[in-house]
Amino acid sequence: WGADGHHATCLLAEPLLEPATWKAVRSLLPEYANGSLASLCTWPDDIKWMWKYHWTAPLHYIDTPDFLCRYNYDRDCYDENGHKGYCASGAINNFTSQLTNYHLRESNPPLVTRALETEYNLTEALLFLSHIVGDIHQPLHVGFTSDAGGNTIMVHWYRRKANLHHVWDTEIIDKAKDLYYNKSLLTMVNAIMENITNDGVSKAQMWSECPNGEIACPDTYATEGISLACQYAYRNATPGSTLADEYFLSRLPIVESRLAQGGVRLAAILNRLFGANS
Ligand code: DCM
Ligand code: DCM
Ligand code: DCM
Ligand code: ZN
Ligand code: ZN
Repeated sequence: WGADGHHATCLLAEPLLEPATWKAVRSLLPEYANGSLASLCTWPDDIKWMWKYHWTAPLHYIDTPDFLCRYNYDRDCYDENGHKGYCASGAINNFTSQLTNYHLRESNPPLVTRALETEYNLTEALLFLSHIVGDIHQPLHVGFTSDAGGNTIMVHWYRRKANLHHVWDTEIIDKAKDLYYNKSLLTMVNAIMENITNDGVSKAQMWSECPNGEIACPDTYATEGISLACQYAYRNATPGSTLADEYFLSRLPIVESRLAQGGVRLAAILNRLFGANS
């Protein structure tokens, strides 16, 4: 997602955090975040071009085999150098696992805590996790390999040129915001939030759960992602095509439900890591 998609995901998650979760999140956020997770949800995009963080660029997405419309962790999750686990689903597992060390802080003497923190930076782990749970819900972040998740598919978005990936990262959200939500992301987020709460505790509950009781289940999110990419993102979006109202109106519900799922699942993961039952 672009900045709005990430802000939306984290803004949707925030009110779903338990008090104990908030306490842990607050303690991990830097002072200048002022207790707002959403304010730092785009951080991994801001730093991925830096040499020190270059290795994190592939953690934002997963490339799957062309036209297969299926995802498989062992087959698909590695970076351009073949490092296993260096993709969005591997990163969610890794950062989740790093964050399970958070409670060791409370039960260990300061020197042990210091030693753990030089190995893992839990602040960065929280920011990467919050960002990548958003990205993995963008259907084209689990796209085909040869077109880099739609980045090389040039289309017309109404009268302007755009690549298909950017349409899904940014353009659909931007147009919806302008057309329906007074150009306000907060208004859009509130509408999505109402839809989640009205449409039943059950829907959010279902999204929250992982099949084998894991803290996070990125393979589930990725499998949904490539399926939606094939059914909605790539469909009727061949190179040179014009995407306008028909495409926008039929795909916006997918975008909104993926933002909702990302927010609900981010909150569920953080509650399992830090909440009263953790
Ligand atoms: N790393 C890497 N190459 C990637 C992705 C990540 O080297 N494509 C990581 C692994 C190490 C660090 O960068 O954390 C430096 O690599 P190493 O210490 O394995 O030489
Ligand atoms: N690493 C990680 N979690 C990921 C992906 C990569 O911990 N999801 C990396 C970060 C560390 C590296 O593993 O840089 C450990 O290698 P290094 O000794 O080079 O830091
Ligand atoms: N991206 C992707 N799949 C790829 C390569 C990139 O989903 N194989 C995403 C990451 C960014 C966007 O596309 O959100 C643009 O990538 P970049 O800035 O690396 O060109
Ligand atoms: Zn993207
Ligand atoms: Zn990203």
